[in-house]
Amino acid sequence: MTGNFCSNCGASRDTASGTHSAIIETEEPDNTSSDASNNMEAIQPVEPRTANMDFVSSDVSEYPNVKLYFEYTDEYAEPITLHSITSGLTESISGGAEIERTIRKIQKLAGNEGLSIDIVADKSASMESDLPQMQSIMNDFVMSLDYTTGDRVEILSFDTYVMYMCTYTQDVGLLRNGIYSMVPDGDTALYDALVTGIMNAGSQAGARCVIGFTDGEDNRSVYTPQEVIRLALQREVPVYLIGTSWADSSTLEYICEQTGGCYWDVGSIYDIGEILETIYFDRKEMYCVEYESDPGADPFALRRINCSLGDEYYSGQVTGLDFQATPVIQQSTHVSRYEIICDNVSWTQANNACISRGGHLATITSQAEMDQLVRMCEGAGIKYCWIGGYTSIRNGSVFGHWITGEPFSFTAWYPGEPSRNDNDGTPEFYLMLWKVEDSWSWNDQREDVIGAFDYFKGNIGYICEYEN
Ligand SMILES: [Ca+2]
Repeated sequence: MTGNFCSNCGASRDTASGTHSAIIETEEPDNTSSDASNNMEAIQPVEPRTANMDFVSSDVSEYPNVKLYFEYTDEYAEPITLHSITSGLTESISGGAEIERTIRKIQKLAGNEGLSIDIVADKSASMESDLPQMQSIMNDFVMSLDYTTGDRVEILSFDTYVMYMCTYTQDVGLLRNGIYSMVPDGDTALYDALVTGIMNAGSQAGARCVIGFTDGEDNRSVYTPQEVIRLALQREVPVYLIGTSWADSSTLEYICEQTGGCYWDVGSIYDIGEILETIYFDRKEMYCVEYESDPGADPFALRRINCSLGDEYYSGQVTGLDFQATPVIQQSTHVSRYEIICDNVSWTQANNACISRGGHLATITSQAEMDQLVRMCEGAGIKYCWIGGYTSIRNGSVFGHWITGEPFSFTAWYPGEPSRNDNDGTPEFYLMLWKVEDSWSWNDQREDVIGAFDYFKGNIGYICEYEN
């Protein structure tokens, strides 16, 4: 591959931690020499080598237990595996006294703990010839993950707009449906999609990252690269990006460097599979240090910690690390599967609200589910209700897909719908349940109907669906 960044990535890590700025040729240390066991007199106490220990993210969702995720690497930026682990941790909360804390657990993610991955994929019109290969690579990647230890994936795509192909799940079937519902169309709004991916990844408990792919220069985003970086730092989400063709390499590389991820500039789409594996391996080699904090303190307070981690061969530490955890989405606080909210909002506002509540806009996959949602709308006295799906066009025909990746087999379109465009040419691809002449059906609508038509005001809402 023409990709360079794994070595660059290591170098940037070294620079950031201020220990090594270049790869230095060294002889193997005595502790790995086979001569040592043959000549007892030759054994000398060996000073542990310095390891690079870099903070990645925190998690206070099980407070007072606090989880800290660290990269732990040698001078070549290769991950280290510790054996007889020694550790220590002190914490100061909101500028208070420095107190030694009890460490509950130290473990690598690999084989022990899941990773939440937000995949942000380019499906702009210029992807036409590469998309089938990209879909195959994404499919292979989601098939290869370790769902038994808790890996979870969300797939977002972007062109001129951001689309959910599959909300966070461990179900490979749903992920595959989402991947193969991507159809090339439109321009490139990478930064907007990264913002959504960072928000969603940053709201997951445990370790998380965003992996983005693009073949072009962003020409449609509302958000700027600086806003992407600011959000990623605040939410503690490393951003990994892969660019081909006309991607704006220097900006993408900057985003990755600033957020703790890596950038690859690849000549061929075929290189991407290997890069995805590299990123996954890199994340799963992180260490999680779990300690018990002060149960009386605010979980989201500013904390300063000093932490050491090592064994007889390696010694790493972070000193004066400031961090401030952000809330994760609570999945288990809902009494019923559906919740209706009457509000004058756009589709995106409605879906964001559902996601922040631990759900997503409701999907309708059977007549029974349709009947239930209609009863809720009647009960709430609304005529228009956002639901969690989109329409796309493939080979000249319109098809629908759900944001959850569920099969789009049951349908209830209004006659003449889906239209994909309004009479004035505005794109319509956000699904709405609506009541026309006493009968409920589906229509694809523009994103912000409120701004366009007064008659929606006071008559519109949305239904959130909670899987758990
Ligand atoms: Ca329509």
